[in-house]
Amino acid sequence: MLSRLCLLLVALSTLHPRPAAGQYGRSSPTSVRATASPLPSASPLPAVTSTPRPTPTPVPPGDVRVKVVVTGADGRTAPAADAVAWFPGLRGPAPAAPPRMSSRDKRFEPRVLAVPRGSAVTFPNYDKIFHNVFSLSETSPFDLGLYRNGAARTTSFETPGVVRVYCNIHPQMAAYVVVLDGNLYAQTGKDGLALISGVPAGRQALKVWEERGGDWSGTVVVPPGGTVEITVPFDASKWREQPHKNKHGKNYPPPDDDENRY
Ligand SMILES: [Cu+2]
Repeated sequence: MLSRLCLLLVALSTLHPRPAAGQYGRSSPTSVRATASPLPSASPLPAVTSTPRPTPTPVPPGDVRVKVVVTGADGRTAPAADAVAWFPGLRGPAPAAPPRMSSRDKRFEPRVLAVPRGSAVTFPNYDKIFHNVFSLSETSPFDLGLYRNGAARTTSFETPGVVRVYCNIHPQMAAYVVVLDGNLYAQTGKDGLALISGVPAGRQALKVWEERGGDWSGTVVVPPGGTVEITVPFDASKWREQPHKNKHGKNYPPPDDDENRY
């Protein structure tokens, strides 16, 4: 008899939509039968005596301070701004803002822009003249064409490597997009210091690039929850600025009074 009643209850509950709480009435046989009797309060539940399973303590990440110094042609060693330090293959937080490299006063700002591979970089023109941003690099050649003040064009960088960026009108405009394998990175300020936070503890491969010094590879041991500092020296005593061609692989025409037409 009881099992039949239960079957009837199940059938009723599937046939009829469940009423809202305030719609239950005394006349509803379903609500009367579904009311459970309270548990007897005479016998309290036994106390749980088993010990909780220990959860593994997460190892906190650490911070890495990279100091980059470069020895120049004059033999003097000085902190290097705009160097890039990164942990290849490691992931960090996504950049706060989409990366941009502006054309302003016939210069690129910033001169060195580090981005994780796959990044789309926007190149706005804030000058009253036209610019034509391009690169003949092997890994990411591109040509954004001529565009005017207030306009911006965007291109993506999929392959890790150093991308030399120029303007086809103004030979003095030169910059770098440094495309990284991984997005745990930082660039040095004028003091030559780059701080990379949230690095997984333990021995990690570190790479550094500097415009005149080139590439450096090494390892650091990151203390859990602590900070390690490493100094990376470059010898750029033989470095010389190299002239470059325009986007057609030709020399730039000599500047004339009409230069600012563009
Ligand atoms: Cu230009």
